[in-house]
Amino acid sequence: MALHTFIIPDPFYILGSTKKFCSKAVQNKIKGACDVNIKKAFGQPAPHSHPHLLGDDEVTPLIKKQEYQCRRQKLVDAVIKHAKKNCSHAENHMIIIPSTSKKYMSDKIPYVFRQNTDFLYLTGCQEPDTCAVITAGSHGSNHRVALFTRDKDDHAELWDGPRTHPEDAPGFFGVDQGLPMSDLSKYISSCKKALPHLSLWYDFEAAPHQDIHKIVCDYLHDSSNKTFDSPRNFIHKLRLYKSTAEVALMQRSCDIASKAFIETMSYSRPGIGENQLFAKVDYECRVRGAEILAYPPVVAGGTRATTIHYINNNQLVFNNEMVLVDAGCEYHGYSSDITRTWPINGRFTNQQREIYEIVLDVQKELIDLCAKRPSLDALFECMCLLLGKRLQELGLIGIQPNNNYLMQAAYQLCPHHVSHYLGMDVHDTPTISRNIKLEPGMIVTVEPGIYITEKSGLPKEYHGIGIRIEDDVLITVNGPVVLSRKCPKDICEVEQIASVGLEQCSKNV
Ligand SMILES: [Mn+2]
Repeated sequence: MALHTFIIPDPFYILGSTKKFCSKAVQNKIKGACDVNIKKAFGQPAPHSHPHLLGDDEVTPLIKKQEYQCRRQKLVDAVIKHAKKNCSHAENHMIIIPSTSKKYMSDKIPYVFRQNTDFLYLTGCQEPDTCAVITAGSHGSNHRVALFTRDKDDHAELWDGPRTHPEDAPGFFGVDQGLPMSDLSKYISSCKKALPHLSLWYDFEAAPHQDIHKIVCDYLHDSSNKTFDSPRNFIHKLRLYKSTAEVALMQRSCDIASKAFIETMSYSRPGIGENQLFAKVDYECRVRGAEILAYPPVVAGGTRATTIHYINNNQLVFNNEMVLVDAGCEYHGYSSDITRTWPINGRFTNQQREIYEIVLDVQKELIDLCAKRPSLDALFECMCLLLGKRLQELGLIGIQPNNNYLMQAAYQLCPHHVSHYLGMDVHDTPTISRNIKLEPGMIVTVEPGIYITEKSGLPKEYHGIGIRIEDDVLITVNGPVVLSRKCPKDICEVEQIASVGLEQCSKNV
């Protein structure tokens, strides 16, 4: 395998460069890995090249080869069960899950690469221009997984770094076969010939890769058998329930974001730029190991908080204003999603405090309600009713003994849903209805808000107040567990942390 010589990492270089930073255990592990065999570099972190990230047998941090194999088996089982239930005559099934391709902002300048999460969930493969093809008979136990990875290309690898070559895919990802992408079309055709009554599972609507999409369309065009369906909902049904390893990753993602919020709150002071708070939260997440923020954060000072999707983040936040920050990070593929609203000078005004108390009380009540495992839509109705009642008590909604009226009035002030599923994607598993009951293993957000604009018809002193409080909640048999519990939200604590920045400013003066 002379072709690989140029990407074999020099073990002495690795040892030399990590000696100063690594614990003895990690150093020995690296040395052990080097003693056994000088392994070549892959297109993504591997246990031998990144022992600080990955343990033995892990394809991605904390998720082992066996877990990926188990996910694929469950997908195959679900597809076959569905086909049988629908009296399909399919004797064989072919499931095609493509990766994403690289996207460019201009010429050769790429956007940060983000993998198709359904593909990542099933393979652990983080590389672009790859594809998984799973074939199964009507029993499913003997299914076969072929992973297509990018063809070897010395020149491209010199520029972009190593790729995981097809022959290494079975060992690294635990698939049955590794093949070059250039063979994909041929492989699909040969499956068609070899496997009678073949049913195709491929998502035509959300095709993440144009070249692969073209290959699949060509196949279907030539095929006499036109049965096909999307496997997306089956994958989402699996992704909805988080495994032990996934819960650990989600917990870490929430811990990192929570700490970043505390640092950002204590960094805030009157006159600060929204961009500075954005940079602070980004830095504090990445410095703790998150790869990236999970979405463009909302950093909305003053009245801008009433614009739900405000992401310009280019204004200043002045004394007596609040700032609403909706941010989360992605940690080894798992997203957190937190919102806090705090007074920039560390002290709520009376009106701000009144509204904040309502949102906070309602948010806590909704989290408690999760113990009864309502659907997310039912939780939304609860939010409207609870907000309506509290706003009525405050005299901001007229007295009418009608619940529908209350809920409508509250919906005017909180025009977004109270929750979504959370996981690898921020709006996770979007094909799953919000009308199903919560179950152990699901992770959801709980995020009521109140946004009072000039058009609300409410008293002037409340205009421009926008408050949302959002936590990430794991449903367990013993009730809800708030994964983002380390992020403060009680009034005293928020005021205390948010006043740190101002105190430091006055000391420096
Ligand atoms: Mn959210």
